[in-house]
Amino acid sequence: MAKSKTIITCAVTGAIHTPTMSDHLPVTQTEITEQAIAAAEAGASILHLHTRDPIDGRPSVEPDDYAPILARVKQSTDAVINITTGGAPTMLIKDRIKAAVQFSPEMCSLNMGSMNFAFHGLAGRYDTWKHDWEKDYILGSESNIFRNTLADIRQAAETLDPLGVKFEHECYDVGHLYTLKHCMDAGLFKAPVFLQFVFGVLGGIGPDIDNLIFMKRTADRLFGDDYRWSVLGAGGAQMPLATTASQMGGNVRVGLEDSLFISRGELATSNAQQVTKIRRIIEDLGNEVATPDEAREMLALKGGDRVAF
Ligand code: KMH
Ligand code: ZN
Repeated sequence: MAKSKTIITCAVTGAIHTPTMSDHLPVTQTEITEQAIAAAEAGASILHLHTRDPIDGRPSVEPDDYAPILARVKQSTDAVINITTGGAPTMLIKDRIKAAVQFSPEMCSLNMGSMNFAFHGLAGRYDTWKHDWEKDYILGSESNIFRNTLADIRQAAETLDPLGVKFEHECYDVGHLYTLKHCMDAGLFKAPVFLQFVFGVLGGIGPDIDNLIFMKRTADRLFGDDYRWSVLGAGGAQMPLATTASQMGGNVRVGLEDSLFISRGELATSNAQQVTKIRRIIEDLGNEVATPDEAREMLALKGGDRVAF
């Protein structure tokens, strides 16, 4: 069987990192748009997008804060747009799905369980902050629960499935794979599902290669060969785990949402820099990177002409 190509997803800004942490983190609509376009030009076939408040860069799920980004990215690239339904860990599903309902993208993320999602440890690295909200937001993650109950998952599935949206199922631990299997048995999702194995979030499974093999073996047992998978390592685990996943036949996710760095201690200057690096590694090791249309075929997406933006 021909080796399948590797899909690179780029997660451009997210909701965990804040403006103080890197001058290169895109926070305005113009910055998010320009970095998303450059990431697609560098080889990302899927762009996982969050948006932010244009005034102070705090996480936002307002459709108005997405609209200018989506229009320009669509005009300038052929990349698959994937809108988060994770929003920020402090937000509820009813608000987190609003933009996806309005814009009907080809893909959305969907978080497969409630969990601790703690990043309060980052606060100690900074003495001063660009904006008032940042420090409390970061410290608050120690006592927050990232809520994704089975009812929340059902609500997202039942609202977005009629729009033909395909999910990037974010699985932060092995139990999330069983939750997905339960939901598939209940008829909420159809094969082939697209799994994003997430490693290194405090509250989820750790970023060890043993864990990657365990997640993959469990997914094989639960879903047979009728699923696609990708790996996201948080922080310093980003490039090593993406490299390993690509060698195991999986797909990869990079981007400043997941790590602000390009190598140990060196901030990435852009999302495109991370895409370029993982693309070079993938190609040097003998694999090919999927184009957006190849990604559409591999993931059975509805097509870029069936979105509402
Ligand atoms: N920030 C990532 C670890 C989402 O947007 O739905 C997970 C994520 C969540 O991308
Ligand atoms: Zn995200």
